[in-house]
Amino acid sequence: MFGPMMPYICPIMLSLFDAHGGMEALGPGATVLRGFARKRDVVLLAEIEQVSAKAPFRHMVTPGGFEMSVAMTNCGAAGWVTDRAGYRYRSDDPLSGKRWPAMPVPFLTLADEAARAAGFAGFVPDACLINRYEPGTKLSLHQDKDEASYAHPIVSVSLGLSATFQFGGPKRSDPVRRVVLEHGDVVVWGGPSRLFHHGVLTLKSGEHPMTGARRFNLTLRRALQE
Ligand code: MD6
Ligand code: FE
Repeated sequence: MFGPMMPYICPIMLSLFDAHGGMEALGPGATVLRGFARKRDVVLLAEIEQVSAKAPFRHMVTPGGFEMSVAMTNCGAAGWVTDRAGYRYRSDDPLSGKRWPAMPVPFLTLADEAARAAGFAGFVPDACLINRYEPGTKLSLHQDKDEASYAHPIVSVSLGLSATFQFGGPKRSDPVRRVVLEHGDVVVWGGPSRLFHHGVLTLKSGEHPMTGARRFNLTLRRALQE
């Protein structure tokens, strides 16, 4: 049946990816899993809705005093915040004084499965930053360096409108690669490129059948000590 020239495609692996599924290396230790979250989109978007009902999206202020164009909220034991005092993780939402909403189980499952598929077994995030982009908004080149340890990967999930992701190097001035992230794409990022600069170009106008004129991005991280 399966002769030497007949590639065997594992049906269990196929079921995890959609028809466009596949893996692309973005950089050392950074992998794009095309369509990995697509089949879970309804559940993920419903969980974002639930989280934001308790901890609304807001435009945070950078330490330099600029309001961010991307709206953000968090779930999990730790949430990333910025204000005039700096960038950091907090266990409570400064808007309400209450703990951030719990990490939804489907987020934990997706993070574990995506990290495993990219070669990082046993990833248990304690923080999920949720970014909401509208046309005209962007995220400037930055490093994710507010976590207690850089030993863990970051799992990033794109939903809704497509965006162009920029991926650079250890120095802000390093040349960047550009990659379009579409609805359902997951990036797993760890190892040698964990501290590489990256950002999102200005979102183009458009309509997505599930999110309208918006893009959501989840970044699942391990922020606190081990
Ligand atoms: C975004 N993502 O895609 C922003 N950071 O909207 C990030 O800033 C990011 O995708 C660290 C690792 C993966 C990411
Ligand atoms: Fe980032």
